[in-house]
Amino acid sequence: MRGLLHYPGWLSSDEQRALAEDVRQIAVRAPLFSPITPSGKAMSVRMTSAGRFGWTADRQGYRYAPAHPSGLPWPAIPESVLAIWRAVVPEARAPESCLVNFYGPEARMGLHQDRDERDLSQPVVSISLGDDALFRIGSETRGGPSQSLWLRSGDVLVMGGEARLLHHGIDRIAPGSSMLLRGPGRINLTLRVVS
Ligand code: MD3
Ligand code: FE
Repeated sequence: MRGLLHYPGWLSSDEQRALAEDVRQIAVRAPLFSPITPSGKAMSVRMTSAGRFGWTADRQGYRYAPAHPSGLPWPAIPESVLAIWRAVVPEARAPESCLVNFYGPEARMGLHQDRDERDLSQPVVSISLGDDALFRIGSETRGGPSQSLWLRSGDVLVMGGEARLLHHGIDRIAPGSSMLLRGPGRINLTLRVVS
């Protein structure tokens, strides 16, 4: 698995619509929530998950958990999503977590590293739906140089190898730039091997 791979327009409009419906079904059984970070502030991004592990945060810290805050297990990762993973990273282990991030017009995600997974040799796959997002990718050390990239509905991003520990975040979305969802907003699906 090499570095950062961007596949603009990987998904057709029909595939994007089907995927958005699959995500709605996840959110019916595992409602979106705003994680509280260890600093005590609610994140502006609302989240839920599918798969064996979901990502949660509270005063205690960030972690993968086997159940939604409601206590119910996370829904299964939809077959439509698993098919994308197999197509872009055929050599990887099966994903154990599908994080669903929902960005309203004002939501953002600060620069951070993804390092809570046990096996960092496994790639991360991200799928964008809805409004365009200004994605920023930096370096392994905090404060290094960074590059910006617009992620659009139907784009797929693969991070592996040397890109796996790069700082990254979402500076802002462009509300109303896509007609896919029922209103402004962006959905990002992040697929990971966790254990
Ligand atoms: C680069 N989500 O949930 S996905 C996250 O669009 C997260 O919601 C963003 O960062 C979003 O942790 C970005 C793209 C992404 C995901 C994982 C990465 C980029 C990455 C891991 C390493 C380097
Ligand atoms: Fe991340």
